[in-house]
Amino acid sequence: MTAARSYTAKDITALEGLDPVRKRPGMYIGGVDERGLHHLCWEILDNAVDEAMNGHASEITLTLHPGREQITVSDNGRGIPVDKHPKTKKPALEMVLTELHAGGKFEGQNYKTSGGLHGVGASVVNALSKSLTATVKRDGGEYRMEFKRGKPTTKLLKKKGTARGTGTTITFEPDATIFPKIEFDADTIRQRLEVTSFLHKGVKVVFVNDDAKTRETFQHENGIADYLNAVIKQRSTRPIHDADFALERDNGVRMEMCFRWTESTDEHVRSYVNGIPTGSGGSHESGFRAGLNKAVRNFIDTHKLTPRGVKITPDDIREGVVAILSVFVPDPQFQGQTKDRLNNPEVQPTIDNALRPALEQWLNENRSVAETIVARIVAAARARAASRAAADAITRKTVTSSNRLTLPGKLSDCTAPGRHDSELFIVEGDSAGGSAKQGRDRVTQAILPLRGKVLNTESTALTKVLSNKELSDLVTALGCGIGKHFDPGKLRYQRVILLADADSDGHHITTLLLTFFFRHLRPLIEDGHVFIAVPPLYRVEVGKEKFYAADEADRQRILAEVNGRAKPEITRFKGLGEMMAKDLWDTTLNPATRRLLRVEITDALAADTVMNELMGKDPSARFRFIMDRAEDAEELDV
Ligand code: 0RA
Repeated sequence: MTAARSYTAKDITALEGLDPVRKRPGMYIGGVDERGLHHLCWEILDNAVDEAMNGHASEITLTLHPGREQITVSDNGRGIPVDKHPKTKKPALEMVLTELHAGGKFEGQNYKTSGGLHGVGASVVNALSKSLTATVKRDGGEYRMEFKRGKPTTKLLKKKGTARGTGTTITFEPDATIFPKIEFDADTIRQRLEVTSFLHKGVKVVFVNDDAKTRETFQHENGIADYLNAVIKQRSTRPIHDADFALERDNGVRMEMCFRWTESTDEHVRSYVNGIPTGSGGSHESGFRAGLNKAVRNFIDTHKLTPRGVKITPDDIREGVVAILSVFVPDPQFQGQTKDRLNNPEVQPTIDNALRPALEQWLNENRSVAETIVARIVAAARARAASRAAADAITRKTVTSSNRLTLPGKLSDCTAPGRHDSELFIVEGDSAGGSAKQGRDRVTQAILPLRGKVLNTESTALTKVLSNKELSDLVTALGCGIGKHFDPGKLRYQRVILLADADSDGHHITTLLLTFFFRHLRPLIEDGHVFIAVPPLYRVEVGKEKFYAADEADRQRILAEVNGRAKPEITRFKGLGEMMAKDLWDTTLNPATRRLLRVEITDALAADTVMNELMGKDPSARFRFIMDRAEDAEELDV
């Protein structure tokens, strides 16, 4: 077999039809929620990317059609073959789109861009689409074939005359009988396309958003090096040295990585496997960390650079590192709830073994850069020792807090002995705290009023965070410690509920608190303990009946409903403090009648970016963020 061997229909091995896909879509695309819906898009996109990755296409265009229900992906690659398969007598194009796993291309040899959940190909998308049209330009002709729910509705049609160029264009509309909500998200798509253009240097990726009438082109000759610069800029941190470390290798696993140390106090790795983001890391990230740690440690030890009394940990070594890691694995195995963690053990040593010597050599050849980096690592080790002392002080207080004396004085604790069903309301301001204290169920509901200013904790070291009285009180009340000392088993409440006024100050404080939870107590969010209370804006009294309205629209709706009855009396709550304890109980505290939003991190990376963008610079944007978050949060029937 030679590389130049041309591909024909006989290379396609047919497996089975598409019925199983429609019966159990979740098995093929993970689910039929928003994520599953976008999965269709990635699936089609990945095929085009494959074509580009193998050097056959230079341009990919994704079009989001008005109404956001339809997508077109087109590439200038070789075009999906259209010749007839000798056995089935069906055009290859039809087989690719109607048979599961059809396509020689999808079986080893070449890397498939996708794997795990991905890699099931265009036929899955076809099966789950109300309609799909494939157009192919190849061998001087243009061909078209149409499908509905995976079944051909036309033969392979050849357009009259000749066509210039080659390529594949696929337009599809997901099937509303499969997906409860069909609305592609332009930001999600845009982000994916941009990353694609970084990971595949030189490829021109165009996003035509016909819904918003915009058009964007992404193309990066320097690939992930450009990506690294963009991420550093976006995280509003500064690199501590100039040129980044970069490594490109192919020893069974094709890998490409680059990184730099920055002033940031955390480590930020964006990793990808066959172009798919691996937000939960896995073997490739472990190999990366191991190689990085060993190389730097070896350099430090060889040159005896550790000051007396300082102990350097792997975390110190990697503090401030911003990295892009992209690997291509022939048969990737993904695991984890969101299938975004690589589980191919053999990948770890491959990366470790490539990175370690290369990085050590780089450090030795760039001595002044290396010294700057080591100085930063030593500083991190010292800061960690200081922050541990600060965190210890608080955790010690917390651990011994079975006697209530050590709890913050302003906490009105609940009387229930255990965490089961107990709630902590974090309330803005003293007067609101007062009504909440009166209105609550004192057995299960604790109130912690925040009086002082809550620190903006985006890019703030733990030591400083804990010197903020409001936040250290909060940590003490929660009981679960923080940072390295975090212990979810010690959490004193089942639910932590942020209760703030429905005005801009309220939004601000909620955002600051969420930032704090996100940066320093993220597992509380991940484990579903954090909620936002939604206090009403209006009370509408009609005769003996009382209604509460969450917003203006709600008020209008209620007024329309009671129209014709007794004259409605409307009260606008200016703040929680003005609300009667009884009103507060009925609307916001009483588990039977209140509205609560659970805070979720749907996509850790997106949340991270949003936090950075919003908390980093523009304060006005913060309000929008919290509004968006509230919309995203799942509404609970508590
Ligand atoms: C199978 C074989 C060949 C190309 C493709 C599939 C192909 C698939 C897609 C999906 C989107 N764009 C695509 N472009 C090409 C090889 C054909 C040959 O050897 O000429």
